[in-house]
Amino acid sequence: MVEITTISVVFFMIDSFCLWKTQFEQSTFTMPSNWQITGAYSANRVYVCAGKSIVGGYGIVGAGSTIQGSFSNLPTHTTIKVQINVYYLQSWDEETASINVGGLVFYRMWDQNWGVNPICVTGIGKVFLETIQGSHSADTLQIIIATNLNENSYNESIGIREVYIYLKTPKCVQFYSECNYTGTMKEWCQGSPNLQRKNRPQQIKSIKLNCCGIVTLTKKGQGSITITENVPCLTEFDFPLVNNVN
Ligand SMILES: [Ca+2]
Repeated sequence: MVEITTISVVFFMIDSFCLWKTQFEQSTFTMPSNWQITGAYSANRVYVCAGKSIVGGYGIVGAGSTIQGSFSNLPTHTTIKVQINVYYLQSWDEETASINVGGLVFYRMWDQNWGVNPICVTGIGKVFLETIQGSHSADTLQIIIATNLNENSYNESIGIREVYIYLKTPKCVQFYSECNYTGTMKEWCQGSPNLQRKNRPQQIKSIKLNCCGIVTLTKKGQGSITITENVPCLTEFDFPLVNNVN
């Protein structure tokens, strides 16, 4: 009997970044545990602005308040890009917001006279999709949004929704012969795949994708499985042990 197994790998990258995580995309949401507000003006953490939840905002985040998000277990990466829709609500008067993404700091000065729109029940505001990008390699990330507002959150406030975290990661997939990324490792990288017979995995028990790949394992007559996240121990696919002659 001849067993035929195929491995396919596809990398999905946008502008060389991969989208690692999104938060606050739903119309309405509750505050997740990885975000906190300090100096809040209310026990509420989410304000509903024109039918959409935002973190912070009117009656919650004003002078002296900060919004903080924490992330861990980021895959190996060299560069980060974070995009956040930031709501500058009500009577900002040449005041500045700072968005600190793992030490990369973006500033925007804003004034209500520079062009606000009626966006929430409480009146006026402006939404900007802010982009913060730069070198970053730590496996943890903190996002801190602060302001130098000088009035309470009923007069001037800030809120956020739609947080996108993009990473530049190695475009490589590692196949390991044993669980928990141990044993013999074979690596396939985009652009320079080494498909020589000796570089084919002989047995696959764990796979590291580094966030941006899709691996499909197909065994003739027995279907296929698709993998989009790191797999520490592959049990559902019986990858045949083969002897590589070269
Ligand atoms: Ca002010």
